[in-house]
Amino acid sequence: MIQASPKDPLANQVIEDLYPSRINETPVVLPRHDPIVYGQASDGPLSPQQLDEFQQNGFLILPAMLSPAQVQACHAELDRLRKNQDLQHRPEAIVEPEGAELRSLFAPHRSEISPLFARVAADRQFAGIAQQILDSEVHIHQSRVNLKPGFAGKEFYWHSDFETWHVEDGMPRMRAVSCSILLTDNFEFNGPLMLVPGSHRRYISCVGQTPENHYKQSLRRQQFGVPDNASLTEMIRQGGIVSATGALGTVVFFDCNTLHGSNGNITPFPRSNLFFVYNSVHNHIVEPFCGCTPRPEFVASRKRCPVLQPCSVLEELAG
Ligand code: 6CS
Ligand code: FE
Repeated sequence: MIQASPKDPLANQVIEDLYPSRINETPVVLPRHDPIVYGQASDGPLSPQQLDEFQQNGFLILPAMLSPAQVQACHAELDRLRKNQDLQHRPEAIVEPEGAELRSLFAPHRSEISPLFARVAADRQFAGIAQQILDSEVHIHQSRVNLKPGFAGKEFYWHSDFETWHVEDGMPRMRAVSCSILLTDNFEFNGPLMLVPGSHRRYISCVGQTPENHYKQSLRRQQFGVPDNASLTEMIRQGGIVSATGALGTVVFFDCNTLHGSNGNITPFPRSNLFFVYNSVHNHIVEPFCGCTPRPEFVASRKRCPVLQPCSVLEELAG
């Protein structure tokens, strides 16, 4: 039982841990206690068919949401950030596990990191879909660019984001959605996001105990909070694997609990995707359920969670 910290909307409530993980010696597959799609077709841009697809599969691939010129403007911003020497030494810059190549840049939605990405995150095309799926106002729980550079981009092993965000960040319920914007072409061979359809409907309670400051290792290569082979095999036997390939400008929305991962990139073609994680304002994170020290603000918004006011940014970008 976790006592919500006073600053959270759930203050003074005892929060039951409905999704315990990393506490048993053997893995357990638990039911999902939360809705998948909270809103209706009338609440936003997704059609009834698209909402059904998200409900069934736990993700939705939307081709050509951004024009090549709009992607180019975003890619130019990424190049500016990559060349910023000050950023390279900040904790938000995560390097690959076996080298010095930039693996991820966290918190690009913070205006002190990128005024442009801060506005893109609030664009009604993305925030509007998140509000519709979550049926509430939203804030950004986390944002990052996973660069997966050519030849050096290593894998992201299979996982449920929610398992980490629940255990290590204190996210109470499954009421968050990720939006991945393809800034480069995601081919079948340069490490596209792979998703397991239907895996979002059950929760794999993992084994192991969370090390203190786990993020310092897990953001480079995650070894705790990852599903066991038997549970993975069963989920994939039932749902298969879908590679979210697509041209730059494609956008993938996926549920916080959908199992996903991606292979390493041994091709010359970078696979750079920009991720915004939208959390319902009714799902503000509380104390971590693992009992560890809360992760830093650049990985999980705890103190700085401004409610997004959807705006039209992309129209202003070229194209
Ligand atoms: O720990 C996290 O929050 C990060 N780790 C992974 C593998 N996906 C979600 C997020 O980027
Ligand atoms: Fe992930």
